[in-house]
Amino acid sequence: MRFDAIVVGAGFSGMYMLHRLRGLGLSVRVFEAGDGVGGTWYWNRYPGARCDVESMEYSFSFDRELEQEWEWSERYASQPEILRYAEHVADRFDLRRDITFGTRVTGAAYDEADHLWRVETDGGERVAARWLITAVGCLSAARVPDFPGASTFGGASLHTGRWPHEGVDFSGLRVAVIGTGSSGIQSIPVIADQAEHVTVFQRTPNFSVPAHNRPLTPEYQNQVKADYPDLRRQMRESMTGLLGAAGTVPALEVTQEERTREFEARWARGGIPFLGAFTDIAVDPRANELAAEFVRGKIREIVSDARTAELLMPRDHPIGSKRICVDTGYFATYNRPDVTLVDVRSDPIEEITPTGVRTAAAHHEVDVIVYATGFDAMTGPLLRLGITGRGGLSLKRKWEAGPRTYLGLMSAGFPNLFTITGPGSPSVLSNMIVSIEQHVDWIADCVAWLHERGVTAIDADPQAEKNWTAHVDEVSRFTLYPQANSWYMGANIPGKPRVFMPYVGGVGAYRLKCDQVAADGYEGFLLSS
Ligand code: NA7
Repeated sequence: MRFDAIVVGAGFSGMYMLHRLRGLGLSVRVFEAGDGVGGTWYWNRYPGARCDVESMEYSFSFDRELEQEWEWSERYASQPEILRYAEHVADRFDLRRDITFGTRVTGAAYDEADHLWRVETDGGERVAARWLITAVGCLSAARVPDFPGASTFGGASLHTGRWPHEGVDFSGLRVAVIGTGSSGIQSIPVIADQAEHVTVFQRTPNFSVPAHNRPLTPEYQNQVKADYPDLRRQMRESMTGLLGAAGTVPALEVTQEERTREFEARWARGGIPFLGAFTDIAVDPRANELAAEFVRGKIREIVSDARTAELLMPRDHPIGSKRICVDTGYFATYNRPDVTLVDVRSDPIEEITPTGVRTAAAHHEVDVIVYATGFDAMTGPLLRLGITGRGGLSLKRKWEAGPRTYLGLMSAGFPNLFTITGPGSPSVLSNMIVSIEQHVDWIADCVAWLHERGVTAIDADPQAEKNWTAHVDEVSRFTLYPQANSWYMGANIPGKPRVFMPYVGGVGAYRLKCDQVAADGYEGFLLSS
C-alpha cells in the first residue's frame, strides 16, 4: 500500500499531525501500538496519574470550538479525564478511520531510488510513503531495571507506564514501590490509602511541590476561555509554554524576606511555576540552593520523623535539573505507620525473590511490586523503530554517541523523516502540547511548501545539524541541568551516552528560529526534486 504520509503514534502529536495532513489533502496512515488513542495517557494508568501542567493550558489550541466547548473538571486533570479528551478529539475530527491500532512499526527504510519510506509493522504490513513522521512521544519506552531474580517473583509485577486497564485493587496487600520520580510520587499516596503496607525503595530523593489540585469553577473556565487568544500567545512566546512561570528579578538581588515571601507565595499557589520565582534559579548555583533549601525546609516541616525527612531531602542535584514533581500529599504519606522508606543507596536492592525484595540489610515480603522506574527517554522510542536512512545507515548507529538533529525536526541522512518533539527541541522542558502544536504546524507547512514546488526530498544539511547540535549543548551548559543524573542526560539507562538531549533555549525563542528557517526557504535543509 502506498500513502503520502505515514505517522507513527496516535497520542496528541500523531492525532494532530493526521488532522493537519488530511487538511492538505494527503493520504495518511497512522500506526499505533496501543488499542486506542492518547499515547502517554493511554499507557500511564497508575493510581494518581495526573498532568503536571494545568488543564486549561494542557489542551489543544488549534480549533476554537474544541477549545471553547471542552470542559475540564479539575485544575490538574487526572489521566482518565485526559484520555477522555484525547478520545473526544479522535471522535470530533473522525481520526480513527486512518489509524491502525494494536500495531507497532518494526522497521522503516529509506528507498533512495524512489524517495520513499518503506515501513514494516509487527502485523505484517508493508507500506510506503513519501513522508514518515514520528509521533512516538518522549517517555514511551518503559524501563524496568534488570534486578536478579525479577522473573521469579510470585506476585504481580507492574510498571507505572504499562498499567493494567482494569486497574489494581491493593486492599489488604503489601506493596513495594521502586522509584520516586513523578510516577512514584503521584502513585505512592494513593496506593498507601488502599494497601495494607507500602515499602518505598528510593534511590534518589526528588524535589516536589504541592499541586493544590481543586475543581475548576465554570466562572474561572469562562474567564480563561474568553482570554484564550492572549493566553495562548503568551504561552507560545514564553520559555516553557506555561503561564505564570516567569519571575522578573534574580534571587540574589533581593532580601531574604522578599525571597521567602515569593517562595511561600509560589508554594501556596502550587505547581511547576515554583521554579520561576526568580530569574537565576536555573543558572546560578547559589540562587538554586536557596530555592532547594526552601523546599527541604518544607519537607522538614511536613515529615515527623527526622531521619525519614532527611532521607527525603534531595541534595545531589540542583532543583529543577530533573523535572520537578507536583504532588498531592506525598511527603505527608511518610507519617503513616503503614508506609516505610528504604534508602537503596545505603541499602541496595540485591535481588527480587519469589516473595519480595531483598536488600543488603533485609528481606521485604510483599505481594505486589510496582516499578515506577521510568523510561528510556527521548531517543528510546525512536531507536526501537528500526529506522535506516541513506546508504543503509541506521539511526541507532548514527546516534551512537548521542542524538544529532537539526532543530530536533530532522536528522541528516534520513530524508523526509520528521521527528515531532525530537531530541534537540524543547519538548520535555515545556508544556508538551504547546511544543507538539508548534512542530506539527511547522511540519505540515513545510510539506505543503515542498508539494507546491514539486520538491520530493528534504534532508538536514550536515553542517546545519552540526551547528545546531553544538548549540543545544552549549546552551545547556549555561544552565545547571547537566549537573543532574537525569533522564534528560540519558543517565538513567546504563550505557546510554551522556548528552543533554532537549533544547533549553525556550519555546518562544525556538519557535522564532524555526519560523525564520522556514521564511528563508528552509535554510539549513537540502532540497531535491
Ligand atoms: P523517572 O523520573 O525516571 O523516575 C524513575 C525513578 O526510578 C527514579 O526515582 C529512579 O531513581 C528510580 N530507579 C530507576 N532505576 C532504579 C533502580 N535500578 N533501582 C532503584 N531505583 C531506580 O520516571 P517517572 O515515570 O517517575 O517520571 C517520568 C516523567 O514523567 C516525569 O519526569 C514527568 O515529566 C512525567 P534515580 O533518580 O535514577 O536514582
